[in-house]
Amino acid sequence: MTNNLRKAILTTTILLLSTSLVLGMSTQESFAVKSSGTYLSQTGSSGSPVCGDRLCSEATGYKDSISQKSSAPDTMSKAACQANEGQTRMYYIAADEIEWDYAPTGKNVLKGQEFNDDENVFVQNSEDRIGSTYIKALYQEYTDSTFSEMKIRSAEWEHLGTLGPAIHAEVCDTIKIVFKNNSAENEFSMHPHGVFYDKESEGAEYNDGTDSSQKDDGIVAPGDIHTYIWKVPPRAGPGPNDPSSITWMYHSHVDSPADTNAGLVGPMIVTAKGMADADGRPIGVDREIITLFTVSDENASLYLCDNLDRFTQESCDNEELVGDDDFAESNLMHGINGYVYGNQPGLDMNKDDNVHWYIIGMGTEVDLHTPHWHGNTALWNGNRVDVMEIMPASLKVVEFVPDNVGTWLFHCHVNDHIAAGMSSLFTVK
Ligand SMILES: [Cu+2]
Repeated sequence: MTNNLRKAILTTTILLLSTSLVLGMSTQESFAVKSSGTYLSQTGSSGSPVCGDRLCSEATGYKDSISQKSSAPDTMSKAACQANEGQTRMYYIAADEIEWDYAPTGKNVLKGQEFNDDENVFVQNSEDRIGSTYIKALYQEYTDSTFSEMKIRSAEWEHLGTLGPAIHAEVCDTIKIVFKNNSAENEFSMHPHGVFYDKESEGAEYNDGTDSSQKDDGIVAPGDIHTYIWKVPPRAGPGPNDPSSITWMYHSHVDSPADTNAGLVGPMIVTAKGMADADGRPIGVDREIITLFTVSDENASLYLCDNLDRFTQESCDNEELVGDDDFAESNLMHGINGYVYGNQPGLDMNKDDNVHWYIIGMGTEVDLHTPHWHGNTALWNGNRVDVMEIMPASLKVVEFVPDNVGTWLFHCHVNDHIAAGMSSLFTVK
């Protein structure tokens, strides 16, 4: 395909997508206008829900997923938290440089077969191809501020893959992150979305008029530690059309494109006030799943030259290779949480579970993704869907109540991305 043709198709796609977003917005607005009625019909005179939760499902014998609304109409997001209200949630997170394999089974799990020639474009190692394993920088959780012992990731979070640990908090809590940059050479940071932060906890350095007392957050030097304090006011929690918990994210923002292509992205889940358990996780939600759709551009990672040195017979001195289109294509890893061709583990749940399935997008203009579930449907913002639309830095959550037992595809529905391996399997038991 010529570049011009690609551009034309991309432009058309963006136009169509923009149109659908605008149309979607007007639908959403009319939903909002109608929603007070909708909510009233679900709320008894006492204000407690009559339908739309387990009571309703018990009455009808059918368990729908309109189950854990964050609250009645948006009064909560206008209320302020009281002083000393909420808990402080401590996390010890480091940026660690590790080798990451996008296809640890060495196979196309979707087919139960060895990779074919088309698939090997992305995953086969050779004298001048990096293959499926790359040096990356990932956020990893530790047990305390000594950063000597890594926290073991339990089976329920095995699916997170390259994502950093799932930070959980309830509205009115404070999140405190002790961040250590374990890189030997690179500067990193932690920049959050959605929560409330002062300038010394923004995790991004730019010409914002602050003095040196507020500059330690944006560039954390190799070996250094910085503590970020992120508050969780009601406006960081679920809105009126959200379920009881929503996802934000954090990522390194020293050189945001290079840092995120290197892998420094993690999820942050905020639960509505009064709807979280002791760990800050949403009550009544049986399973939380978090999936990041991104084409990791390893050509734009900080570690391209290191990867060439370690995994090939070539180096960055070979400018012809580094500038070659086929070489560049081999380093575009179309992953879900850093896994390709069905290699993602741990996407499992039970039939009728109340699942909050969070979806994150990252990347650049090729990162228009349409996650699609086989065999089951989801509820998003009052709409029944089996496909979601996401773009770079999109943050969405669907309510997912699987009624169909089996092992099913969960994949991006963009044709080029299907071919390049952006597919996983999930299992309903
Ligand atoms: Cu895609």
